Amino acid sequence: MHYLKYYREVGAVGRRRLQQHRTVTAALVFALCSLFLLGSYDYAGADTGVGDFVPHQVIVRLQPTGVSIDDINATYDSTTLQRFSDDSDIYLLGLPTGSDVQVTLDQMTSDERLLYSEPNYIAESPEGDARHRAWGFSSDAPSSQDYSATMLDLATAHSMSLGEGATVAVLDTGAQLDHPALQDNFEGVKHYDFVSDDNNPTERRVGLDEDGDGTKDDLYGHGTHVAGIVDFVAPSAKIMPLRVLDTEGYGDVFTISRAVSYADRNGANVINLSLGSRSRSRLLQQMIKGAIADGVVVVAAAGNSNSSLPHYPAAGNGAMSSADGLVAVTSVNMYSKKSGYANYGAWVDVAAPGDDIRSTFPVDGYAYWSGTSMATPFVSGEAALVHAVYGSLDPASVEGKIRCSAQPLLLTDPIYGAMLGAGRADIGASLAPRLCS
Ligand SMILES: [Ca+2]
Ligand SMILES: [Ca+2]
Ligand SMILES: [Ca+2]
Ligand SMILES: [Ca+2]
Repeated sequence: MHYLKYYREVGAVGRRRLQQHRTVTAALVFALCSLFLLGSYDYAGADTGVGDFVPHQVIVRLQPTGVSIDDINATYDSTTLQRFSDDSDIYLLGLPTGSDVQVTLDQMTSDERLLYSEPNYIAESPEGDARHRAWGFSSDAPSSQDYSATMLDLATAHSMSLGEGATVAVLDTGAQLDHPALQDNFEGVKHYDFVSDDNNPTERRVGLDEDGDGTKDDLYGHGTHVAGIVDFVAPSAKIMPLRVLDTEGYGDVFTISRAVSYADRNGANVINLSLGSRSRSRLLQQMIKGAIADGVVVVAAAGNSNSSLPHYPAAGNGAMSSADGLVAVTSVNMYSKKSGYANYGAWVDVAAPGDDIRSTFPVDGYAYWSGTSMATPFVSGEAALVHAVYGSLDPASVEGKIRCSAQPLLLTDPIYGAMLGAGRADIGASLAPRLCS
């Protein structure tokens, strides 16, 4: 499915805002609460993306009472664009030209045949919108001397496990499937391109600046970079590349949710989501909860807006974080201080290095990139190692190990240290055979 064409419908920048939507109100309430609870005045750098959605589309879930989607379409003059899966009660509907998503959703709210309805929100890689770019492309691979490796104590971790038997699904811009460092990780694992609906999630430049920010293919290489970080932490783990973001880093929640469900059904032990938005999608949250219930740890980026506003899906309900199997990851620099761009707050679970991270990049090389998207796969790799060592642990217990072994950041970052979750991940310590809580 090509959402890019929908951007074009509405102009150069092209993404519409749902200004009056209730999530904005919820965000403001949370911001005010955060101000009081956390004493923070630095929330104002809110990212783009509040209420961004695909025009003329809504997601509906039917009540389980024999409701027919044809009846729903008759009421709203809509058409079924896609059913979530063959036996699903969830549909992506197209609204007639000239219709207003908000007006339709207001009507749907009181429609007793529907369990819920929501816009098809647009999520994006936190490094989009011209904020952070990859640099320093060459054939130089990352090494065990990199600050991330020593900070996370990968030497100790690798003496216990390399991640054999674990599978990490990377839902991103795709990947270079034949990158020499990643070929082995992808071998024998399913893959899929949910953007183009084909079986080849290879990253390719398309040479277009769809969001009109002056750069073509802003996020080309993102998925390959993220996959390389998983490989760096858990070199024997398998990686399932699922393309859900276009080359500019955008994807819609219907597509991302389908990929989460696919990863869940096809043997992933960990799902890495280096993406998100300011809007909470009930569908995406439902699929993530389902995956966790099936034993999958879901690890998601906290976002790059230097904000305490919750970033979804990482933030779950937007409430206080806990060891629940959904891990919200923010970023610290080599001095164990919050990265300047990194989000923070009570909804964050843990921090990992995210500044100047060297990893795989197409074609056949390596590059640096910074962002919470880079911090996130370190923790996905950690979850893969914990899974490999303690196979019987449920996702909440895996996250429990990640959180309780983390190093507090109060001394290195007195300003933000208390708002970076349990602290900085310590992968070596997380594999130690002791119980912690
Ligand atoms: Ca490898
Ligand atoms: Ca493709
Ligand atoms: Ca662009
Ligand atoms: Ca959590």
